Amino acid sequence: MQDRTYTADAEPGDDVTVAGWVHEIRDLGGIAFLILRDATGKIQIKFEKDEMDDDLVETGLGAARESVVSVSGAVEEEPRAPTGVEVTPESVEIVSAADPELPLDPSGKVDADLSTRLDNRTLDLRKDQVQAVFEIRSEIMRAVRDRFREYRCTEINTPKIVATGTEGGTELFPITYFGEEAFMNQSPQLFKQLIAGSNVERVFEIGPIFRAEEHNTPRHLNEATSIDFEGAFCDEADAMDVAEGIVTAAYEAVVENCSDELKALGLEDDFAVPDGEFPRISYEEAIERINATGELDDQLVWGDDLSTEAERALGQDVGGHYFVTDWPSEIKPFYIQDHDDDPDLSTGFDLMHPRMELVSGGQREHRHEKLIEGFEQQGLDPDQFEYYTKMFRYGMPPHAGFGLGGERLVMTLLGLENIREAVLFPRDRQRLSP
Ligand code: ATP
Ligand code: AMO
Repeated sequence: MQDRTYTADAEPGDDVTVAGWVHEIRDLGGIAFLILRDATGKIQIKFEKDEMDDDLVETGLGAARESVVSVSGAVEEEPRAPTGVEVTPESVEIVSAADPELPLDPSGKVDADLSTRLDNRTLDLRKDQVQAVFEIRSEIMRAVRDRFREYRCTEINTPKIVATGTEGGTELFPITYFGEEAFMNQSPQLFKQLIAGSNVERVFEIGPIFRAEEHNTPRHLNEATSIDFEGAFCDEADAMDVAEGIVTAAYEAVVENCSDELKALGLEDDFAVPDGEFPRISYEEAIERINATGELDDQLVWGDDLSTEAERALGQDVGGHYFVTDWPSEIKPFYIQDHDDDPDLSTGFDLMHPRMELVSGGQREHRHEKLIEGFEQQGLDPDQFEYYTKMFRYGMPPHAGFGLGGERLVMTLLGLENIREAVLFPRDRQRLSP
């Protein structure tokens, strides 16, 4: 395929070989057209039946939809062709024939449910609007990486097979590691802190996290992509600034570089970068505002976690991204620092999109004694975490950070109904393959 030309690069006057999928065949009688599609677009191949070799016409027009074909010929200007040019073929080769019966219609004319789409991702990704989601996801990850680098962060990769959980014992996937109990990592939490405490100071990681969530919802995955940040000499306000900058960078990059994709998704007119600073609302104020909406059957009391309904009520009330700060200590993990002047309040924060939580973060407990106390208060055995806690005895600076759900970012940014639409091969309760 060395001499292959992308359809988007085929210019009038060129002799080209284009290769791709049979998108459509339109037979008008004396003349017929094969629309060939590749990663860059589509091109019309013209078959004038009376003027062309019968074998050539038969091969081209006999190809089943979605077969892979390679066509060589001259490119000419043709205003009536969908892209303004067409190829008059000199040869047509069927590279890989498709079955005439397809489990999914890539033209999108026939609707398919999400489950059928996920079972046939290869065909599903042939639709412009599906490909657009993953082009945008790729652009978001690039923009996020670039922005972290501007913030002087080093990209790290931490182990996904680990000895201890960090985000609650019930959501762990256990595995056997050479006869020993081990787990799939729920979060790079402890590792990113250990590296922030080295001279590296500021780190980020984009990688998989594994959560054995029992529930089946449109916004939970059992394998998700976490965008993590950790910075030495940062407090929770600094971490919130970084979270705001990263989310904003994602929107800016999509506006700047993804206009075709937004158009494919029908979003070109109403896509906007969230403006200004995201409001920072204390947990206490949040529950007052939620109760005041009158949307909940039962009023929230101090110490309650925010239910999905509560988040939705507050999201509607605020109308854009916002932070919830100063959460009750008892509902935040052991590594989050409490306020010294009020130990019932933590430095933990969440960044919310009106539809759902995007980020959790906070300032970390970097004082060895307090950290050990925190384990004990939460009923955890500090000895199991010795690999982590011992480093707090050798010069651990104050530090803060956050975790941002990559799929939730894509989902909320594009208004996708289901988080599975933002993952190529989602893992959920029902889905272990493909
Ligand atoms: P022939 O062209 O061999 O005389 P025909 O009578 O089937 O056979 P046309 O009358 O030229 O073909 O065209 C049929 C239809 O196809 C018309 O609607 C015409 O506008 C359209 N058409 C013809 N050539 C092209 C082209 N190169 N690209 C797009 N549409 C075309
Ligand atoms: P948390 O558990 O809140 O915090 O996770 C951080 C963010 O990751 C995303 N997320 C998920 N997305 C899809 N499916 C899931 N099952 C899922 N679980 C989490 C969410 C969430 O806000 N260690 C802390 C972060 C920190 O303090 O740095 C943590 O993991 O968007």
